[in-house]
Amino acid sequence: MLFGRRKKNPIRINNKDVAEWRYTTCGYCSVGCSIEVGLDRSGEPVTTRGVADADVNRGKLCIKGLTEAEIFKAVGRGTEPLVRRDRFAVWQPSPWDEALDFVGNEIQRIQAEHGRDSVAVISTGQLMTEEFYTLGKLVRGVIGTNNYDGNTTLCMASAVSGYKRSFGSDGPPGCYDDFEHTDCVLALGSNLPEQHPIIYWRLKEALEKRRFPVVVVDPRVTMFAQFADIHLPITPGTDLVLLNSLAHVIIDEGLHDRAYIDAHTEGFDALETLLAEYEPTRAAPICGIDEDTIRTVARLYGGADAAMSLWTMGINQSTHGSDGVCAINNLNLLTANIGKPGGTSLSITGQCNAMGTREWSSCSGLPGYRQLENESHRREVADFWNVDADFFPAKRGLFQTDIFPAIETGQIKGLWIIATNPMTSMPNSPRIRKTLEKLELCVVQDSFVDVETTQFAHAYLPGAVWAEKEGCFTNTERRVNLTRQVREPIGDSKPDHWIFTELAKRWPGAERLDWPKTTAGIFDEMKVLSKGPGRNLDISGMTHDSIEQNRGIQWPMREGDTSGSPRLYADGHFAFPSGRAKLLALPYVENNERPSGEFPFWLNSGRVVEHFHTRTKTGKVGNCNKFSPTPYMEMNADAADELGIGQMDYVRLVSRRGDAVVLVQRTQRVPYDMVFIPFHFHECVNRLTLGLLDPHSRQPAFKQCAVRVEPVSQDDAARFNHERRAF
Ligand SMILES: Nc1nc2c(c(=O)[nH]1)N[C@H]1C(S)=C(S)[C@@H](COP(=O)(O)OP(=O)(O)OC[C@H]3O[C@@H](n4cnc5c(=O)[nH]c(N)nc54)[C@H](O)[C@@H]3O)O[C@H]1N2
Ligand SMILES: Nc1nc2c(c(=O)[nH]1)N[C@H]1C(S)=C(S)[C@@H](COP(=O)(O)OP(=O)(O)OC[C@H]3O[C@@H](n4cnc5c(=O)[nH]c(N)nc54)[C@H](O)[C@@H]3O)O[C@H]1N2
Ligand code: SF4
Ligand SMILES: [Mo]
Repeated sequence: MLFGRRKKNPIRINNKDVAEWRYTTCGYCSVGCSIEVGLDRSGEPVTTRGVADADVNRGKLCIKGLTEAEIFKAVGRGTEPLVRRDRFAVWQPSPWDEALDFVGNEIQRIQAEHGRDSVAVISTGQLMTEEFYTLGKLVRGVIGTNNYDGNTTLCMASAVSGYKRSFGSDGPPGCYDDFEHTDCVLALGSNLPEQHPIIYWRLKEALEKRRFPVVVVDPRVTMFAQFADIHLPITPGTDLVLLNSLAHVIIDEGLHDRAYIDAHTEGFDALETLLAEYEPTRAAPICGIDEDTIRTVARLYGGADAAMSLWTMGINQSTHGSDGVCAINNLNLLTANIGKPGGTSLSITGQCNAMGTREWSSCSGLPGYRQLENESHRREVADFWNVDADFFPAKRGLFQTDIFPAIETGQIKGLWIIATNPMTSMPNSPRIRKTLEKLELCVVQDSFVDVETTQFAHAYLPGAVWAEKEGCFTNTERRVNLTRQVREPIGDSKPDHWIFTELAKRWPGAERLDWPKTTAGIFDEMKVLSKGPGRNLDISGMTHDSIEQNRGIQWPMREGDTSGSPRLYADGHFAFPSGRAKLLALPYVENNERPSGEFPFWLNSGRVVEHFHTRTKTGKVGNCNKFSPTPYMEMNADAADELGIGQMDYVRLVSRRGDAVVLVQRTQRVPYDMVFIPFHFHECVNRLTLGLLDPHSRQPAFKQCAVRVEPVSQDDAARFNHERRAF
C-alpha cells in the first residue's frame, strides 16, 4: 500500500496564475451561489471560487460551480449561425443578418399563411432576467403568438399553480435563513444534498447549532433520506394522500391554529369535511406509510413552534403536482407557518433563473406577474410598451406540453426553441422525434450546437453562455443576483438579448417599442414596471451595482427601502382580493400508469450531483464526466437476483412507449418494485416515460410510469446504443 503510494505522483494543484477576479452568480442551479471567476493575465477565465461574504453560499460551491470556468471553451459551443432550407440539407454558415432575415421571414410567412398562433416559442429557465423580459416584449408585443411557454412547465409549473391557488400569487414565501429558526423540516420529493448542495449545507449548518427533526418523503433512500431523522418511503404519486392524512391528524388532535385560520384564511369547513376521509388507517394502504408514522410526523410538525415544508420534483412532476403543492400550503396555513422565521412553505426551484422567467418572461402572462386575463394589466403593459392593448390575447395560450401535440395535429407549423433541449428532456422521446420532424420551421437558439434538438432545425442561432454576458438571475429565496461579463462571447455567438433585439427589427413597427442596448438599461425599464401599490415583485430599489455590493437582494425591495425582504406574507395578508389565503379541499384521484402484468416495475427518474440536465455543459467538463460517465439504472438487488441480473450487467427496459438499454447498479436504494434512472443521458429514460399531465399545471408526471426489465447480451447492448445514439 505504502509502496504504491510512494510510486504515485503527488497531487499537485497547479498555480492558475489568476490576475483578476470578477463577480458572477452560478449559471447552473437555483441555489444562486455567488461565484468569482479568476482570469489569467491574458483575460481568459481559468478558475472559480465561492464568494466568502455572500449570504447564500458563504464561500462554498459544489462540483458544478467549482468547474464552471471550463464551460466557456467546452467542446460543442456554437460559434456561428447556421441555416439550411430543409432538415436533410448541409448546414450553411451564415452571417447574423442573413440568419435573422431567414428566421424573421419564415416566422412571418407561416403566420401570414396559418395565423399568428401557428408559430410557437419555447423558452427556458436559463437566460438572464433582462433577456426574458426582452423576449417577452418581442413575442407578446411584436410577433404576437399566444403559444409561448417554457421548460418551466417540465419543472416549476405545479409550484407556480399551487402558490397561485393557495396564496393568490406566485413567489416562494420563505428563505434559507428559515433553517436557523425552524423546529421541524418536512421535505418532499427533494434530494437536496445532490440537487441543491449548498442549500443542504445551510440546513446542515443550522442542525449543527441546534437539533430539530428532519423528515424526508421519497420512495428512494436518497442521500437526503439517509441523513434524515425519519424517512417515509412513499408509494409513488400518493403524496396528496399522505399530506391530507397529516392535516387530518393535525386537526383531529387540535394542533392547528384556529385564530390564524379565522383571521387569514377561507375554506376551512370544506377542507375539514374532506379530511374526515383521510384517517391514517385509510391513508396508510394507499400511500404506503404506516398509520403510527403518519401520526408521529403530524405531531412533530403540528407541535413545532415553527415548521417548514420544502419540496421539489417528487411533488411537482406528478399527476397531482399542483394539488400536492396546495396540500403542502394547507399544512402550513393550518399551523400558521407562513411568513414567520422558520415557518414556511418553500418550493425549492430548479434552474439558475427558473424564478426570473416566472417573474418577467411573459410566458404565461405579462411581465411582473401580470395576467393576460386581467384587462387593466393588459392596458398597463400595452401603454408602457407603446403597443395596442388589443394585440394581447385575453387568455394564456398553450403550455409547452400542449404545444407538441398541437404540432402533431398541424395547428402549429413553426417552433423557435430557446435554451432548452426537448429531444432529451421531454417525456416519450419517440413521439417528440416524430413531432419535431413535422415542423415547417424549427429554430434552435442554444449556446451549444451539438444539442440533440439541433438535428431537426432549419436555423441554429448561437447564444453566448453565462458570464459571456451580464444580467440577473433570481434564486429559490427570491434573491436577485448579478452575473458580470467576464469574457467576450465565443466566436461569433451573441448574447440572447442582442439576438432578440436584432430579430425584432425584422418586423415593421417594432421601433415603436424601446429596445435598450445594455442589460442595465433593460433592468431600469423593468424597475419602473415593477412598481405599484400592492406589488410584491417590486425591484425598484435595486440597481446592478447595489445587487453586486449586497451579493444579491431579495424582492420586494421598493424604491427608498434600505434592504430586501427575506419573507412574504409576514402580515398574514395574501394576494387574493379578500386578502385571505385559501384552504383547499383536494380529493385524491388514482390516475397514474401503475406497474402490473407485463410492466411490473415503477420507473422513477431524476438527477445526480455531477450532471446538469441534458449534459450540454457538464458532459464536457472533465471532473463532472469522470465521476458520472455512463447512463445507469438503480435496481433493487433482490429483484435483480430473481431476473438473474448481475452488477454492471446491461439490461433492456421496455415501456408502452419504447425501449432503452442501461447498465445496472444493484442497490437497496430503490424498493423491490422500482427502478431509477438519472435523466441526463440522451436516448435513455425519456424513451420510456409517459408523462401524464397535471390538470392544473400541465406538468408531466416524469417520475411515474411502468416498465419491464429484460437481460440482454453485452453485444446486443452495444449495438442498440450505437444505433440509438448515432444521428
Ligand atoms: N446536480 C444537479 N442539480 C440540479 C439539477 C441537475 O440537473 N443536476 N437540476 C436542477 C433542476 S432544474 C431541478 S428542477 C432540481 C430538481 O431537484 P430534485 O427534485 O431534488 O431532483 P430529482 O432527482 O429530479 O427528484 C427528487 C426526488 O423525487 C423523488 N420522487 C419520485 N417520485 C416521487 C413521489 O411520488 N413522491 C415523492 N415525495 N418523491 C418522489 C425521486 O426519487 C428523487 O429522489 O434540481 C436542480 N439542481
Ligand atoms: N425523465 C425526466 N425528464 C425530465 C426531468 C426529470 O426529472 N425526469 N426533469 C425536467 C426538468 S425539472 C427540467 S428543468 C428539464 C430540463 O430540460 P432542458 O431545458 O431541455 O435541459 P438543459 O440541458 O438544461 O437545456 C438547456 C439548454 O440551454 C442551453 N443554454 C444554457 N445557457 C444558455 C444561454 O445563456 N443561452 C442560450 N441560448 N442557451 C443556453 C444549454 O446548452 C442547453 O442545451 O428536464 C425535464 N425532463
Ligand atoms: S449549488 Fe447550484 S448554484 Fe451553487 S455552485 Fe452548485 S450548481 Fe452552482
Ligand atoms: Mo427543473
